[in-house]
Amino acid sequence: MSRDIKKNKFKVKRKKRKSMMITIVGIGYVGLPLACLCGEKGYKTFGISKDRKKINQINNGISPIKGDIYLEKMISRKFFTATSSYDSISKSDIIIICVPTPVDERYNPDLTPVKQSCRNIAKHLKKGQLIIIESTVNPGVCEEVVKPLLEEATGLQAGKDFYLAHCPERINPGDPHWNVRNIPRCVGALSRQGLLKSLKFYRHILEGEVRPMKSIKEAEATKIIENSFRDINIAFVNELAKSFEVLGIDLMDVIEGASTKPFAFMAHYPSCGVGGHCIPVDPYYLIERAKLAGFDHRFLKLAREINNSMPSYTVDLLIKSLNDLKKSIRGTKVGLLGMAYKANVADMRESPAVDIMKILKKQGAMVEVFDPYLPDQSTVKNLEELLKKSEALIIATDHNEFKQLSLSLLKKNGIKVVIDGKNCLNNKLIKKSKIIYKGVGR
Ligand code: SAJ
Repeated sequence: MSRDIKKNKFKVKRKKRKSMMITIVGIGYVGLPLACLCGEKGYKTFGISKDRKKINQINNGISPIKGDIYLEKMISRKFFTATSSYDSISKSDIIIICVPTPVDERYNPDLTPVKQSCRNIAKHLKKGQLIIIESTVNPGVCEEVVKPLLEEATGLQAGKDFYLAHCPERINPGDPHWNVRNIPRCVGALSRQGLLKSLKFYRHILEGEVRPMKSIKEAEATKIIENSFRDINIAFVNELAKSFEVLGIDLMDVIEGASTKPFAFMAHYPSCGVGGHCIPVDPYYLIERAKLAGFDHRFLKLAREINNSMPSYTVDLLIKSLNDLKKSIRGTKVGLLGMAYKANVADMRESPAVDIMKILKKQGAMVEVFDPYLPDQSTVKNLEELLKKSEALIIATDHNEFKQLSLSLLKKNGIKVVIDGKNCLNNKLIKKSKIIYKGVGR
């Protein structure tokens, strides 16, 4: 990599930045913090959304994403303008696509939002503009889908008339330390000029390292392997949870033990399932793209299969525990604690709790749900009401409020079984009582 690419430090004068305009297409978990940061750094910034309610909230300084203090603070300072119009595109120097890249019901990657964004951008694209994709895409999408779509729609040539780059997002919602400002990033581009422009932009707005990649495809692959790495490691401990249950070994204790090794071990934890907008989704991108090239990612697919089996495994733990009490799950009042896919966020995308609820209902259980971050998904007003209406509990999300659940409260409400899908309660204490407690892996 040449010196200017590795070393170039971005020193755009404030005056120049003031005249520079940025449009971010998609202002959700990824686009929202990025738009705030661009505005804070002095760029005239627009954020495009289809959601009018979200647009009004943001323009009034209110965050549409609850539970993220950092984001709420940034949005209250109104660093950018939210809009539904694409008019700002033609006047923008940089356009960043941050729309979702979900999978469909057959786990095939769905690039519809990315393609639709490109079509809308193409109507306003001008020579000299830089387009950056932050949405997670499988290796090859920028060159095989985005580039031809933009070129055909505009008659312009990527790498010459406009620049195309990929800087995969790395947001960890609810993380108190790592945020859009300080998370290191990787950038790849179609052309050297596009790479230089992208590096200069990101090295100006970010505090973390901005690493140039050999090409746009390597940048796409970086993100996919990061999240596939996490998915397979979670699948490893989830499979161990199943085997150690029959071996009578406390997996959580074993993971704590293994974690004393100061090198070459990285703890992951078993749970009722893997949710979120990235980890359970991204591996399918690679599986799908490699299949088209004739390679079968058996290991990645097996890991996905193991993680997707955890919601039903969790309900099976409840069924077995109720059977020990000569009770059937049919007609049992079950309290489901949490619908969000992880602790202290109001996001239930791909949440295992959704699968658990479906399975419980299919088995004939009478289900009550409480999630303090998702009141509209809850069937009761608070935890006390849920406990009153339950004989057995499944904890599907380790919200801080649930970790305070005391043995006395469980006893007072006559709870007979607790299945701890996130291993977040004090199992040693509960196991001393008559309450049947089972964690995932302990
Ligand atoms: N989970 C486990 N066991 C674990 C870790 C997580 O069962 O040991 C489950 C969680 O409960 C959750 C899911 O997996 O349901 C995903 O967990 P996550 O912590 O990865 O949550 P995300 O998807 O919000 O954040 C991830 C980032 N997480 C971390 O690095 C800690 C990261 O993988 C990506 O930067 C980010 O998604 C992204 O945007 O790609």
